[in-house]
Amino acid sequence: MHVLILGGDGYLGWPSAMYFSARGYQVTVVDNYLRRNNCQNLDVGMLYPIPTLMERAKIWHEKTGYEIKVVIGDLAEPQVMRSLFDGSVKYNWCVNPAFTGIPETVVHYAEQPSAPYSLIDYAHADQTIVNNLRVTNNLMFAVRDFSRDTHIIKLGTMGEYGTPNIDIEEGWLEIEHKGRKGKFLFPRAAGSIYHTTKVMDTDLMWFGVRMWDLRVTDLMQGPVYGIETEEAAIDPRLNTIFNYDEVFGTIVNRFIVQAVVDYPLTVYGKGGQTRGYLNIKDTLQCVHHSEKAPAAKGELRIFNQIMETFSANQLADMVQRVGQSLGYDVKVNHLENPRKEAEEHYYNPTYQGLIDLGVQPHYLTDEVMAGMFQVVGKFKENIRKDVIFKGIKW
Ligand code: USQ
Repeated sequence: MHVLILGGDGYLGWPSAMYFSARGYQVTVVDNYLRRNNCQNLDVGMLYPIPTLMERAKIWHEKTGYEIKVVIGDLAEPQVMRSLFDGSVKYNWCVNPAFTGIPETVVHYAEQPSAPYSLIDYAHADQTIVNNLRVTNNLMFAVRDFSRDTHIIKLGTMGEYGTPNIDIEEGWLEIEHKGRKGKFLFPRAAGSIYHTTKVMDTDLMWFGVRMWDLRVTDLMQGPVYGIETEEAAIDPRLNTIFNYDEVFGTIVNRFIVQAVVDYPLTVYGKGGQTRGYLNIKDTLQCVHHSEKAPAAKGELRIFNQIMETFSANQLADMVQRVGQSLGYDVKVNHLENPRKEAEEHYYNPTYQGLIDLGVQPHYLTDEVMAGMFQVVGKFKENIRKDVIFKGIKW
């Protein structure tokens, strides 16, 4: 089986590539370093430096004997996307230069993933919209034109739903209106330009499913935390990119870094903002289980990809408790919220579909958090306090 991973250099893309490769899949990764370049341009700092994608694939091959083929290219360019299906692709790193063939599965992570980034100003909003929508559209048409059986696994986000005052279903909602019933996409109310591109992606995919019988799984993922995966443990140079800055860092990763350098935890506003979270190890499991049981032809299958919910205050309390038990003096600060979001709200999402497929959750226990403290602590000297909070306003 051939899995094509779009956005293979990112926080989730690279660990996914190793995960599939270690399980005997043929894997091709594609990336244009958008994330790295954006990090560099904003000077966000990083916990540790990351080798290039080619170097990482080479290390992986030396350590395991497995090949991950690498393509450096911009998937927003239709010819780059189409070359991955028509066999004209040129690999930037591989062992065997022959075309692996049309992928049975494409995992689509190739998007600008940060909500604050998308709201820096017009130019950053524009880059987010153009990149995310063009890549999704290019993928949809490549699959339509070359391989309608290919299963698309698309990373969506729980943020597509917003924080409605009703229970959140897995993608679909049965509605009764004036005596008639129908099933519709669950109402969406995205909280950033980035999240809005994810809503539009879902609509594009839904169109492709209705028109051309494509097979699509849309994974509505919550904020991910964690560093370590089984495969990265083989060699520290295989560790995934880890951001802790305001733009690209997500809340749990950020709070742990803040605690390690005695920076008061940056809870935005009242801290009642509740989201569904998952360990990076579970992202890998969820994508793998979705691949093993693909969506049917003409099906847009939607799963809510979270394992448990926390408010920002609950996360801060936990980081403080675990940090203190490890000897850190952790303070909590409530900053004026730079975002426009509800700080006290109802939140009750369903997340059963992936569990039914066989995913076994890793929960955020004190031990798991202590493990993250340990890894982050090793890189304490690299942490830059000046990038932790800048206050990008919505
Ligand atoms: N928050 C704080 N303090 C911080 C950082 C965040 O209180 O220092 C709060 C935010 O206000 C927000 C919540 O924590 O209410 C989550 O923020 P986040 O920065 O961890 O995550 P978010 O911006 O929502 O985006 C992240 C990923 C994105 C993914 C999304 C899933 O960057 O790619 O799609 O999580 S979700 O949040 O479910 O939409």
